[in-house]
Order: sequence, then structure tokens, then C-alpha cells
Amino acid sequence: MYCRHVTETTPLITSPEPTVEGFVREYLRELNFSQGTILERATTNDQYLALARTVRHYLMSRWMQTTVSQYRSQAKAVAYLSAEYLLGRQLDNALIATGLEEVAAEALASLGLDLDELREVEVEPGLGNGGLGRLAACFVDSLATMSVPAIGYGIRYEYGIFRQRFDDGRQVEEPDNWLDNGAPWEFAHPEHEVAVGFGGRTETYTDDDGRERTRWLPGWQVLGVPYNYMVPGYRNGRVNTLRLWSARATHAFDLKIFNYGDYAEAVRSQTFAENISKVLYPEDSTPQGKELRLQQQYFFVACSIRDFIDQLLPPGFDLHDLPDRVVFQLNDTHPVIAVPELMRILVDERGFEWDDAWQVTQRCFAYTCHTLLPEALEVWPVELVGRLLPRHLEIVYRINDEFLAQVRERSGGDELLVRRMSIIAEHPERSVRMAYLATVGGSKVNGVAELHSQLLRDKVLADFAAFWPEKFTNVTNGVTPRRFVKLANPGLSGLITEAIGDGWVTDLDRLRELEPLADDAEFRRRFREVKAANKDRLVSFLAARDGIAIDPATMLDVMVKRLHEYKRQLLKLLHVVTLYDRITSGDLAAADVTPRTVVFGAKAAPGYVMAKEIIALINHVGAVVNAHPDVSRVLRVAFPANYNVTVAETLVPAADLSEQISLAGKEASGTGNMKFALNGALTIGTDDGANVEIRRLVGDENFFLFGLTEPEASAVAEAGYRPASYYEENVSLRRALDLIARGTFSGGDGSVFERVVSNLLSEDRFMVLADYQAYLDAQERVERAYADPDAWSRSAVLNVARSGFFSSDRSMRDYLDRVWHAAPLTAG
Ligand code: 475
Repeated sequence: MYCRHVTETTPLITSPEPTVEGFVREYLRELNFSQGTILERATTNDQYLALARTVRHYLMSRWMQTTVSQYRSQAKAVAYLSAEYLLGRQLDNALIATGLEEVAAEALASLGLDLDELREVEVEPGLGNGGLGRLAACFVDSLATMSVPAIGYGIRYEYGIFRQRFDDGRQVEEPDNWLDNGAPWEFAHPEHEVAVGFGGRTETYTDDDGRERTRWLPGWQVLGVPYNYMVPGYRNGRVNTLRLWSARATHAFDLKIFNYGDYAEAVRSQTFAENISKVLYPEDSTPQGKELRLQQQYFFVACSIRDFIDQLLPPGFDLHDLPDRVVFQLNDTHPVIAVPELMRILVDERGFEWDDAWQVTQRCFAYTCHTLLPEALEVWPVELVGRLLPRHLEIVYRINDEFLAQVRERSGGDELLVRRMSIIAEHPERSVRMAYLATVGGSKVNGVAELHSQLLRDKVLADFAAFWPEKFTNVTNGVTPRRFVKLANPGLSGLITEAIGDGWVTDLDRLRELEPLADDAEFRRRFREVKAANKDRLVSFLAARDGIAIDPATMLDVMVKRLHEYKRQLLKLLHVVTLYDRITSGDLAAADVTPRTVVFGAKAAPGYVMAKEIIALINHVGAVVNAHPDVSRVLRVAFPANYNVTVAETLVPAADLSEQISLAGKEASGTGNMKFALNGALTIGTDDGANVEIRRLVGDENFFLFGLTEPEASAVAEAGYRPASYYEENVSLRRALDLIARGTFSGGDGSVFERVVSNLLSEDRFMVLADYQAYLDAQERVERAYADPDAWSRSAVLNVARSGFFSSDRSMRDYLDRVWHAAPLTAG
């Protein structure tokens, strides 16, 4: 979508007719002309590709229109910089956005095809790890729906998040070759490739005006080829752009080697360059500091800034005015190298004075932090940055020098403070602290839930918050109601729309209007019917996909999220083991247990050994529980492999109970928690992340709170936490851990999960044992509440009615108010 040459008379195409006949015509044309086949011979994949392209046609003119009018108006735009976009399937979303679902279904039926069958063909683009990547996808959806001029920039990974499979209960990773069957949603623009330099050296020289200048002479280059994706707004005629970059070798690069006659070497170099966008790093919250990762970060950021300046601004634009045209939102620290990159462009390439360039740069960037774990804060060794990006390192040093001079001045020379705030860490290795660079280099820093933003101010970035109190703000995360309610839960959507009209889809606060209906017995009955139908849908889904049988008459207790010790899947598992113990030991009659199905979904970073052990333990406990004749009548564990957005869309609407049980002070926000509440599950959760806000909104009586608070957990840690004391004093905890330690779930071999047990007893960094009893007690409250279906569904309806705040549309409004501009950006 390049607009530099559009004129008033640029002709724009119109959409095909949105009728069944029009759709059929378009579809057959696609099948014949693009797929090169006929209906009678088309494979299911052909049928899907033709369908995707047909639906695409209906968005095309709106896309062109949006792009052209945005360029003409030159309204200030949001450029969202994110290394990850966890998009989910595109066809479903396009159908919802255009309102073409029924037309398409009818048209296909008239050709003897089934829309639902074809939807299933699509492999979702899994270009993200978890919460952070999915948040980016929700945000671009909301920006388009709210008609905000915006562009998402990222990386077109050839392989997205790995596919997970279990082998004897242990995670095995397989490559996600999502592009193999064709990629009908992307538009490659090799003619708009951008060159990106790496390595080499810098030199100073005197320019024609006699000024001392610096320039970077890169040692090698790669090309970035943009791939555009449509981001349709919900039925508002707007289609924004997501632009993902793919790396190619430069021709010059090959030629030089070819000239030496080394064909094999030339091909090898090609592969080397193209490795940059080959694969998504599967580390979530634990950056590994790999060189290729820094290459990816610089690659996409350099392409994006270059693209914005060269393609989206009019020729001759004065970059002093750049902050009036764009805000670059940094999704965590992954794109932070953009700060020295913009400085380099302004100072080295455009001849700006340093101070002017710095003013522009600071005003153009804002930074969102997504974590509280110290090990998740990215740092890059100075040695590596200097080797890969020598000019950027010089710029970072100068930024740091000037910043620290300010700190010295304002603190009266407090050298301890200066050392603490330095962008360059000295130990254990000289490195660049990317979160500090982002904080210094931008105009705003935000956390992703109230508690998180508070902890950023009070702990993680306390020195910076004292220095620049006005820089810090909060924007609580949100999720798009289009995908996670309208599309995922058609039953509930229909019920809501029947009750209050369909305005809620773009104005989620209107769910409040449902509140009185919580007291309407007929409405509650229909609400339960919807939940039951969603469970049936899940039953068929899991049976077909995983061969897992679950009983829809049981309470569906769901914990889905990345596997991480701080999220405490082990706490949930200890509850399961305790129930198993109590039933098998005769302490509890099966008849007195509320029948439940515990569903886990989680991927572990491939290098995170403990997380992978926990996955294996869950599967092994599940196998024993499910095979036990008495226990399995009231308790079953299901762990479908390869949890992803598509699975979430079927699982979340079916859930009764949402598990949000991280140690308080560790989960920045959570967004799964919001999806469950919006779909009428009740939460059992700690006072952490956005749970705090969910509970405040839905009401204490509709939320099962338990566990240490953040100040309590900090105090326990301060005083010296001794997990073994809980083991010694709590009989049921001891019995549960002993069962695991004795090999009950590992064929009698106690050594198999020894590491998990001994870690809990000796370290237990996330205080699983400290919260165990409180969690069990809360689960008993859950059982009592669930015993009264009518009261339970009243609470569930209230959860839906009071969760409108968690729309990502509201998050966007908050960013507009608090971060991007004093007033909302004008639509263009
Ligand atoms: C938080 N991912 C959630 C969510 O704000 C929060 C880190 C490094 C490399 C790759 N991916 C990551 C994250 O840190 C991440 O997903 N963080 C999550 O962001 C959205 O709701 O609490 O853990």
C-alpha cells in the first residue's frame, strides 16, 4: 500500500456484489482463474484458497480507500512496532468483519460445499508466543474498528510458534510450516524492498559545510521485503494494514561472490541472510540473548522506520515535524533499537543537530512494559551490539552520557543512583539495558494493568519514576470482542443481541444493560443452554482433534496459558493430586465430589527444562487419574496438545471456571482472564495483574479470591521463605507431594519427577506451597457455589455484564488519551 503517487483521479475499484449470486460468481472465478481448477476436481485446500481470495475481494476496495485517504489526510498515525502478532485464523475474522458469513455459507452450499469444513483448513498464523503477541493482534483489530489511522509493523516469520506434540507425555516441538499450503491473506511487495545494514565500522568526516560528522559503513546488508495483510475494521468500511518484513539476500552480496566463481558460497550467503526472518524465537518472558534475535529486532525496526519515512510521508517532509505525524509504540523492549536508529537517521543521514534529533525522537516513541520478572528484562552485551550495530552503540553511549549528566545534576552527584540508572550495566557483563533505553528514549512508559503499573513505578523502574513521574502511566490490557465473543461464542452473542441489540460489539460497555437480566430466571436458563451447547461443541472438537473424551455434564475447569513456574500450573495440579488422594484413600466419597474436568493447555519454551518437566507431570497425573475407576467418575484431566488461538476460540466459551492463579506481583496483566469473564466463566484467582480489576468490577461475590497479596508475598520473601515448613505442617499437602515423590504417577519410579518435587520443597520461588491451603479452600467454595446452578449462572451473567471494560477498544481509547496524543487522533 504505497501511496506516494496517488492523485485525486486515481481510480479505485468497487467491491463485488454481496449477494449469494455475486459471491458464487466471484468464487468460481477464483477457483478457475487463480487456483486453475474446476469445482469437480478441486481439493479441499483449493476450495479454501478460492474462498479466502473471494472474501478478500470484498475487502479490497475498502483497503485501497483507507490507504489513499490516510495518505491524503496525513493525519497523525500510530505505528505499532511488535516482534509478534498472534493473529489466529484470518478467514473467520474477515467474514465477521464484512458481515458476509451467511452469504458465503449459502453460496458455498449452493455449490455443494460446507463453509464450516473449509474454515478448518486454514492454518492459523502463529507469529507470537502468548499474551504479548495476542495483545498486538487485538490492538490492530481495535484500531481498525475505531477508524484510527494505524499501521502494524512486524516480522513475517517463515515458521511461527512451534507445534506441540506429546510423546509419553513429554513435549516435542515440531516446525510450524504455516505457509506451506499457500498464503492467501498476504501481499508481497518485493518492488518496495528496503536495505538494512549490519556490522562494519563507523568513521568521522567533515561535510561540505565544514561540520564534523559520523557515518556508518556497514559490513553487510540484507533486504527487507514487505508483506501486507489486511486488518479489517468491524463493519465500518475501514481496512488498516499490517506490514510484516521478510529477509532476502541482496543481489550485490551474491554477485560479488559469484564473480569469484564460488556458487556454493553464494547460495550459503543467501541462506544466511534469509535466516533472519526464518523462525520466531519460542522464548516467552525469558530472552536468551541470541545474536540472531538482535538481528531480527534491528531488521524489522530499520525496515519499518525507513518505510514510514520514505513511503508514508509526502516527499520533502520536514522530519522536525515527525512527532506530529506518527507515534511509534514499542511493544515491550524487542523494538527498542528503533530509538538509536531514528537518531542515526536524523543525525547522520539528515544532518540534524543532536539536540534537535533527540527532541524529535523522544516525542516519537512510547514504551509498553509487559513483565515484572527481572530475568525477562532484555539486556544485550555491549560486545554484541558493537559488533552488529557499531554506530548504534556509539549513539546509545551518547544518550547515556547526556542522561547520566542530568541525573548527576539533579541528584547532586549521587553516584550510586547514577550507576543504578545507567543504560549500560557493568555486571555480570557490560550490556545495554533495553528497558532503560526505552524509558529514557520515549515520552511515555506504561504498564498493562493497574497493579503492574504501580509495581513498575514502585519497584522495577522506581528511580526513573522518581525522576520523571509524569512519564509513567497505566493502560490496562483488553481483548477484542469481535474474535473472542462474537466469533468464538455465537450462542452467547445471539442471546446478548436479542436482549440489548448488537451495539455491544463495538461498544462493550453496553453489556451493562444485561445486568438486570441476571435476575431473570428465563434469561439465566437460556444462558445455561448456551453454555451447555458450547460444551457440546468442545466435546466434538476435542474428540475429533485429539481423541479426547470429556463429559459435558461436568464442571469445566480450565487453565490455559504459557507454561511458566510463576503462573503456577503446579498449584492446579496439586489440587488434582489432592482430590485423587482423598478419593483413593477413602477420605472422600466420590459421590461427594463435584464432577469436574480439568483442562490444561500450555506450551513450554523448548529450553525451559522445569516447564517441560511440569508438562510431563501433568500428563502423567492425568493418565493415572483418568484410568482410575473411581476417581475418573468424578475427576478427569484433559491436556490437548498445541494450544493456540483456534483452540481458545472453542475452549473459552465452554469454560465454567477460569484459573488465574499466578503468585501475586508476577503476572503483569493476563488477558485470558478477560476472555473467560466475558464468556461467562467465573474466576478463581489471586490478587494479581488484571484479576484485581476484574474482581473489582464483577464484585467479590462473583469471584473466588485466594492467596497471598503482593505485599504479603514480598514480606514472606523478605523474611526468608521456607517452603518445607508448609510440607511439614500441612498433611494433605505432604500426602500429595509424597504421592508424586513415590512414583505414583510414574510407574512407581520416584526419580522421574524428583526435580519438580525437590524444587518445590527447597526453593519454590513462586510460593506454590504457601498458597496451597488457601487454594484448596477456595476450590471448596467453588464446589459449593457450583452446586446451585441458578446462583452460579447469575454470577456468570454478572461477569459478562460487568466485563465490558476489558474490550481492547477501551485500551485503545486509553492509549489515545494517555500516551499517543492529548486528544484522540482524527480519523483519516
Ligand atoms: C504477560 N512475551 C501478561 C501480556 O500484556 C500480559 C517475552 C519475550 C519474548 C517473547 N515474548 C515475550 C511476554 O513477555 C508476554 O507475553 N508477556 C505477557 O504480556 C500482554 O497480559 O501478563 O506475561
